[in-house]
Amino acid sequence: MELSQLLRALTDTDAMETQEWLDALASVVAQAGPDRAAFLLSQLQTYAQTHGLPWRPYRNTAYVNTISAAQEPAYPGGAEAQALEERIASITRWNALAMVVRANRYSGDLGGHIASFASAADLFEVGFNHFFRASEDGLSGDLVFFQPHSAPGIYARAYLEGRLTEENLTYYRREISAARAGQQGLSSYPHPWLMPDFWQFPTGSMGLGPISAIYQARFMRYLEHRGLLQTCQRRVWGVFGDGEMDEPESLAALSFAAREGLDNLVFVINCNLQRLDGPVRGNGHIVDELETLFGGAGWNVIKLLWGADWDPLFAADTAGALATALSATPDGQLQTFAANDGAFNREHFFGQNPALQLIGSRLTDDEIDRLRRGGHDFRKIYAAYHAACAHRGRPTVILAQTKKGFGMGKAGQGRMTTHQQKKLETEDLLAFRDRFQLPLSDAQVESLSFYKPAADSQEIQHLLSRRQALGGFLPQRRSLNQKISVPGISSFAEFALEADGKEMSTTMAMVRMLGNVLKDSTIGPRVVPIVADEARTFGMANLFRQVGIYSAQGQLYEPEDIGSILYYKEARDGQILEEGITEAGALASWTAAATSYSTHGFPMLPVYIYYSMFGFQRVGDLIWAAADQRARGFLVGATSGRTTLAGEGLQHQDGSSHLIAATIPNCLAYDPATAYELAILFEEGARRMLESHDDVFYYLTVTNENSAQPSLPEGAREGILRGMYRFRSVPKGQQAQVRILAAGPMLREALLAADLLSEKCAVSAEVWSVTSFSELARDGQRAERRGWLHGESIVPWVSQQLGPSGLPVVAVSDYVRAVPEMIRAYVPGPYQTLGTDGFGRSDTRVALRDFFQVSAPWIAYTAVVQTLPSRKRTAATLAAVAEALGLDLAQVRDPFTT
Ligand SMILES: Cc1ncc(C[n+]2csc(CCOP(=O)(O)OP(=O)(O)O)c2C)c(N)n1
Repeated sequence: MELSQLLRALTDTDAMETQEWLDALASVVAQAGPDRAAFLLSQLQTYAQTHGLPWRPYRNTAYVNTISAAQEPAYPGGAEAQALEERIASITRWNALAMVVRANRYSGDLGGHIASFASAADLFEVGFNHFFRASEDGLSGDLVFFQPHSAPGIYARAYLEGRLTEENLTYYRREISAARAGQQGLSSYPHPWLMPDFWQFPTGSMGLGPISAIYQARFMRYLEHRGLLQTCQRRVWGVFGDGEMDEPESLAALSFAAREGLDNLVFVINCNLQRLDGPVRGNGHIVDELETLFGGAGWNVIKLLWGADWDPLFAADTAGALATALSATPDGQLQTFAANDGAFNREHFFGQNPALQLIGSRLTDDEIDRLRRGGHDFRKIYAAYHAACAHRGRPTVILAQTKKGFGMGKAGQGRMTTHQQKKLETEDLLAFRDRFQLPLSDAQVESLSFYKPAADSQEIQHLLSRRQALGGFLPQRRSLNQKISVPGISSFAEFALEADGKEMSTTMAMVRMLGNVLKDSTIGPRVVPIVADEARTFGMANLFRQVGIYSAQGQLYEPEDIGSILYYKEARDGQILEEGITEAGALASWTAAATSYSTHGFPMLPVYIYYSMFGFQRVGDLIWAAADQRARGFLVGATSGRTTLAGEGLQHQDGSSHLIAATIPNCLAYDPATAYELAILFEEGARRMLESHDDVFYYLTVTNENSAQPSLPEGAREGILRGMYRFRSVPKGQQAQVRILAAGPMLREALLAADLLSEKCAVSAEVWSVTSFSELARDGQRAERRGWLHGESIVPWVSQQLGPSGLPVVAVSDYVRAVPEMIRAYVPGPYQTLGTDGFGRSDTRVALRDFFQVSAPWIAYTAVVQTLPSRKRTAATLAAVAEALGLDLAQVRDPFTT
């Protein structure tokens, strides 16, 4: 009996019937073609469903490769090139390992990872030799998102390429010591902030890489469709871990990528079946789960599970015993098989049933031990990448099965603890050398010598010629600091500078300015307005028609409001990115545009306007990553301020974003009170980012509170930019007794408070507009440090402005008190802060400001108390002051318990 017949007999209850059906299908394919066969299968499915047979096609295909051996293209350069590249991968594996182990010999605190790259090395090597395209200018190649824990391997390859030196490798994870020794250290993970010529995309925080890669691919399309830049030859590659796919952000934009038809996007998921603590899906199959998720979202899914040495086994197994057993083996068990040798696998895998025993009997233990998974087989990896690049209309995901810690032997391969393994015994190092046939002596192994073949060796020559053919080295980060002229402020913000008492909210001012800037022929096309389904809230509907909403498909329907002049216009060259209800997506989009000066050498100016509460708090980590990436653009937190956004309540009212923004070094955060302040900040920001090419971005909060807008007072500009300026002095002839510093919408309350103070308490108060407590605090800290460290006496802007009078100061913002507290050290004189700590409430502005004690009467009350010497602050006096101002002290609640 033929082996295939024997196998079928062992697993099928009616093999003859099965064969008849299969023969019938085969003859339809042969006679009438595959379309007819597919038609018949759909008919069968419909019949089954309409006749009570609860059957649907499986969401998963069998646990085998998508691309059959027969479909594999030849390996470029043939077996010789393949062998050479496998050697390069071995060398890179060693150097990566040596780098991590050395760092930890130097100091056990340094950390690092070996097992992730050990599993991904082959996936990267094939990419580097055949697919990841670069460009000479570094600005028009493919964009590659590297799995963060594989960074040592990427450094190790750059070392072979001659881009990094042995010193660099020695300073892996020792960036500070390296700089002190005049060297460039190597960051733990990809960080453009720290290695601005090397890394493009920060991926260290899991989940941000996948969503960012998707929006990068879409942004390339946007540039192309708007006629700004040709990007259609370029691709985005994302190499990520299977564990990382559990992050909500990893999966959040999958259907978006398919809907946008991003066939310029390839994800390679390194399915080593393990994450940090243990198996990704011990009791299931992560590959199956991802196949369902990606496939269901509309991606082209390629499973790359088994290496070529499995091919004859599958070919012989026509009854499917092998595929059945593999599908039934949970990942936790596959990990155990990876961690054990051939004899173990023979007994525990092939020993499961007679059919498998039969297959196993044709292999020696050693051959079983060396059976490779798909992600370690160069030819199969090449076939998968090749198919991904050829696929049209949809993004592709390659689910590449590998072994975590591949080649680390007993010390790490498939071990539960392998993720954090960073120390290896000499015996394990020697075994690793032997496993990968590295020409290193025992002494070299023991001392963890790096290995680099001679410049004229085949390996180095091949590697260099491949990179040359693909356009240059990767990763590399460049910036094309092309100057984009920002128009004069009066051309877009005359209305704000000369507002002359006109009623307007700062949101309205922002949108009007944006509309004007969009009309400017130089900067206009570079502006990328971004919204997450709140454009109407912010009064931006007029922009729909003015510049259109970007849609790769144009507009395939007649919009309901077509008759209106502001109709909902979608267009292929539309300029607005209307992202829908995904702040994470909108932020990823913003980052793509904000780093376009570098990734594409084509500066853009993204302006993302959103509900301020759903920014730093909700997607703060994406903003942190954008900062690492040296993003340049505007984040505009609208409907901001805990008491200014009335009615919306606890989850909407933002009282903290300025506190978080202050923690991001290159984020300049401002809380402007007036339209002219906003205009000046916007102009300055645009200039710094587009003309001076400063690696900063701006966070501006705007509100929906209408108020009479004053015109720009003379001499205020510097103070606006530095963080504060005197807005109202006391009347001539009077002496100020107290000063009120107020930010954003609180400026109006402060002005009213000053009026109350003079009318009801005979206290004269100056009012200062604070545009940025965080910028004032930074300025103060800088001055302070110059003093400590260099004996210089630089007076911080706050102290300079307030002078030595020592008058009491009250500061108020619509944010938590920690925001104005940032400048306490630089305020000469008594300082009392007010803020909106605690949970928000739904109510009117008046009620909210009273509740949080930031209303005009409360500011006035606080100011009066500040003017009283402490001995006079008795309960009776305080009650009298409150009464004069119409306040009830008994009503006041503790913000932290109510
Ligand atoms: C947001 C976030 N959470 C947690 C971590 C810590 N962490 C680093 S690697 C890792 C496991 C990664 O597993 P996987 O994605 O499967 O990659 P592998 O190393 O197995 O290839 C974890 C939990 C992180 N870097 N980012």
